[in-house]
Amino acid sequence: MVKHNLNITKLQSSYLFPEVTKRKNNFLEKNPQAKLISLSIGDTTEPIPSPITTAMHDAALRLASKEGYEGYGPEQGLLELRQKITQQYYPKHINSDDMFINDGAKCDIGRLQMFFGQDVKVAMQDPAYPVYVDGSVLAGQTGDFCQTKEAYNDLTLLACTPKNNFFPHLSKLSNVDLIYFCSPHNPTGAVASKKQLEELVDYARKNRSIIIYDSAYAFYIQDSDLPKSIYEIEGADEVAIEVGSFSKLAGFTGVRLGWSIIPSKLKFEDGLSVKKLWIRFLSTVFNGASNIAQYGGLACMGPEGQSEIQKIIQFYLENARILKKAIDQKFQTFGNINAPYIWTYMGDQSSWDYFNLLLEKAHLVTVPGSGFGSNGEGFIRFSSFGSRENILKAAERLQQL
Ligand code: PGU
Repeated sequence: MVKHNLNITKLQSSYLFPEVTKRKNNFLEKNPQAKLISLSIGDTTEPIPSPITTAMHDAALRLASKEGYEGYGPEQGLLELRQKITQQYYPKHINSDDMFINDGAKCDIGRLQMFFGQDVKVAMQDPAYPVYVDGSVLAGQTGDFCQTKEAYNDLTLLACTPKNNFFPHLSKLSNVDLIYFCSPHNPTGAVASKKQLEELVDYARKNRSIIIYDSAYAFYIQDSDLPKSIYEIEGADEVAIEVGSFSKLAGFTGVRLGWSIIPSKLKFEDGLSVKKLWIRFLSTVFNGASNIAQYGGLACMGPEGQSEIQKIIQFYLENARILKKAIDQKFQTFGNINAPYIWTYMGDQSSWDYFNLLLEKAHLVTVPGSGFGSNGEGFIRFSSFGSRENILKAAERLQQL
């Protein structure tokens, strides 16, 4: 008889997004005529620009010839792709040798959780992308769930609320090993300033912690004085791993492509190189990202690809402005638009109540803020991924609510 992995049954609820889909489907079963609009999971909706799909098409066709066939690729990913991403997004701060191409940010976050093992103490923003908590639980890093505290015993949650402008009080943080930090922040859309990131890096340097910096939405930052990468902060390459993604950058949510940066300067307490151990670990559990996807990624980095993907990012940002304007008339939203999400305080009822209200009265599918952590209670996350037609309709329904 095989025993189950106890860490799996420590998870407190089903994964947030399938739960939203389940409730949406239940509603549709009872109301089959309802024309629902999804402002829910952050999934891109606009087609991938043709210079990029053509590159993937050509790459697929090359595989059909003897001369063009490629099998397993270089483990770290195509050198040219690593160099292009580095030149494009980290020109001053990072060496392409420290970049690892992956099949999406979520997958590498999961692998990092396995890599660090069960003995690390973990901290993260609350609310946060649910994978940070759930993945830490699966990796055995959180201790048991305490029903009275309604929290995991060994997990540090850093409150990010309107009161602290969505940046946690680090002075109260006791020693932790790993700190997840997401900016632009899913779900609040808040972007940490240079000064705030300096504070975070300073904390990590003093306490010898490692930051796992999730920059999946960096390309949505419009304010030029806001940092797009943790490596814009001096000394961050001694304490931070950064995880990036093509998903929201180029509509690759289904294609699957991303990267992680593990700087050579990053060390464990005993002086061992994190990158060296990561290479050893990764070559055992991962065989590289799809070569077709990587050629698509390469096309994204060319001048034509860049200009096309920028247009789509601007399109989603305009969606966000339309939605925010409509929501602002009824509820309280926060921050400037530097992310595809609008974090909205609805009132003192539960987020699931507001989720139901928006579903039943406006036929809008959203995400309840409490699904991202207890500090999300009373909030709703609206996603701005959608066709313009749907976003305008959703804005109208919100105004009529
Ligand atoms: N990091 C953050 C902060 C995210 O919000 C998401 C996707 C990812 C990573 C995943 O990136 P990939 O490169 O596509 O793996 N968040 C979406 C989708 C939900 C999900 O389960 O990943 C969201 O709606 O929050």
